[in-house]
Amino acid sequence: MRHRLEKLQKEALEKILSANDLKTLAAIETQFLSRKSELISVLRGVKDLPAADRPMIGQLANTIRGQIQAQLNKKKSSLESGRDSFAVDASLPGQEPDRGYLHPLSQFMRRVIRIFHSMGFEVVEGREVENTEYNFELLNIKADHPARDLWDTFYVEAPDKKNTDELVLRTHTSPAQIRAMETRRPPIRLIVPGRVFRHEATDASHEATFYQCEGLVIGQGVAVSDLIGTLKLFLQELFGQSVQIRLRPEYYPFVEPGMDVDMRCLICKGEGCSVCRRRGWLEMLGSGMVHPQVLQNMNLDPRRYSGFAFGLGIDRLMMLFHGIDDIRASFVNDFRFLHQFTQR
Ligand code: FA5
Repeated sequence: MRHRLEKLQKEALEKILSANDLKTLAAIETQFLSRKSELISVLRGVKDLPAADRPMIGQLANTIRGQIQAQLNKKKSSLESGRDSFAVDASLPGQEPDRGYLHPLSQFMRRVIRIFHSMGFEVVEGREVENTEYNFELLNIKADHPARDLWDTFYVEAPDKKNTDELVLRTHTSPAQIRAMETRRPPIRLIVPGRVFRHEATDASHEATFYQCEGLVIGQGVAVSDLIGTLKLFLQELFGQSVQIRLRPEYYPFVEPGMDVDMRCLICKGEGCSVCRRRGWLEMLGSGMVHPQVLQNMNLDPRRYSGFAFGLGIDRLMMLFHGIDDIRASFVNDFRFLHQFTQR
């Protein structure tokens, strides 16, 4: 009997919900609440039920009758007033709302920051729109220096529309090294996470906007071995396993010597794929010992102080970390991709 009543209840409420006019609503009322309706016959027959069942069945049938009547009245008034605001049925099970979460790149950047923080690095913010002086000159990249070609630069029109070549979307996080040293003295150990921009064609491992994390350590007696040890420790902490890296001499005007660090491609396990351009290795970061001229630009005496710097490619590290085979996946807002990273 209980089962039958619940079935009637469900049927009646569904019909009321989908009714679009008063005529249909009247028919529903007749079907479920008229003297001859099944529900009312049940109520009338309660007295004939076994004594043990009477209270429960009587109460249930009465509740259902009240509920159907209430919903009919509500729907009737909304149809009469011309706006059907009946769509919410509080008795139906709820739907979990689609809650927001951090973009996978933000989550990954936080992971990187946590590791450096635990290694004693201060976290500093840089500027996305930079002066060419900081983006280039103070980093030892003069106006006519061929190294400017290394970074395909977006120039930004200054608000007063004069000096249009003065502002750029920073091409790397390195200018923040100089800015940070304007207000600090050694010993220092800092990172600058942030977004950078380059006017370049995209492919599986290149984007026109991506994220870097700059690192800068300056003190007395800081050596190349400190740089290598720091980077190895960081990568080990990040990947939780010993990863294979290789160092390649590389030219950056603001370091001497300079080197790139490649990591064995974890997508293809070194066999060669589109991400590593069939090389089995993927360039993860540029680094080196801070150039004496740059130390001077920071008002530091190169005979007294030395330091190292590095610029991590965050997007590429994330690709190897999660096994993502195309850097562009981060920027197309495809929920099938984003929903795989729902950690909040
Ligand atoms: C630089 O940007 C230097 N500022 C790094 C540096 C800092 C060197 C401090 C020495 C001392 P590079 O252009 O190689 O260097 O970029 C650094 C890293 O960013 C690369 O190793 C790579 O992981 C990543 N990267 C570079 N270009 C792209 C791109 N188009 N898309 C995605 N990641 C990129």
